Amino acid sequence: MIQKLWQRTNDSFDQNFGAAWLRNFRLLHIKLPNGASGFWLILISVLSFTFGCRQNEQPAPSNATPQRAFEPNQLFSLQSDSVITAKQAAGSSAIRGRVLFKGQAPTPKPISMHQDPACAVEREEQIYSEDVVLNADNTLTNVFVYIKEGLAQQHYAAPAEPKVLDQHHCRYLPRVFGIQVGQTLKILNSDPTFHNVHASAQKNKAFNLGMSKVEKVKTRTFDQTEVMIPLRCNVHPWMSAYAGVIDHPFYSVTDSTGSFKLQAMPAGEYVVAAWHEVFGSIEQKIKLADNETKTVDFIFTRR
Ligand SMILES: [Cu+2]
Repeated sequence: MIQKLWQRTNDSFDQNFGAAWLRNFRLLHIKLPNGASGFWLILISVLSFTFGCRQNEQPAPSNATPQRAFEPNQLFSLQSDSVITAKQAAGSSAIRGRVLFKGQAPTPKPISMHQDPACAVEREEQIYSEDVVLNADNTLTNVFVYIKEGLAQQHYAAPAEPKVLDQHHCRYLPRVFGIQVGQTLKILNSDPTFHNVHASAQKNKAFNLGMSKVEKVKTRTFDQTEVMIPLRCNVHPWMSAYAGVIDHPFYSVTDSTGSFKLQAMPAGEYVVAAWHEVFGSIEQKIKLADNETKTVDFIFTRR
């Protein structure tokens, strides 16, 4: 009976759904006992099918822009930005703005995930590297903007909430993120394949974590300010992420509109820095009064 059901369930899906079904089945780590009832098998099938559908949702291909490894809505499904708790709020001032690019934009580099069938199964279309995410209005996504100098010697306790870095469809989500000294970095592996997370830290302790397809969570913390720490997967060379470790909550990562915001800040004179993985760092001096919100843009240029 079970075997018949299994056969019928698989036959009724097309190849993709079947692959997703089997993969999810493996992800759930379920071993059916000999006496498992048909009810449970059907329930598991329905659950797996639901998850499978979600994983197989593909954005409509567009001729206007190169296919990104992930779409902006996915990019921020995990929090790369700072979330300032009421406890951490130090004032009522803010800096907001956009990061722009002027000049000759680099040609997007195509990447192939076919070396690992577990990665390629989700993505048949050509995809491109995410090292430069330049939007139609010349704004740049994935720029780490933070207060570099000017904060008083105040201790900002690390948030209790961990920062989450997922490995999903064989890339890191988010690609660029901020994290406070002492805050937990929760590293997930949502893929049915092996990844390693190799953090080439200079001031912090470097680490290289292997995560097999059944190792779903590992955690680490950083104890020193370090902007930025590159994270790489040695199995899938296109996988990279960058962690900006700082000792306060006043940082932001530009979103799909190139915008950033530094909120709940005390008045003061600051050096604000913007870091991009290809274009480097630029800085601005900004003076903030109490209750003041300043709007400033950062412009990266390249000939
Ligand atoms: Cu990997």
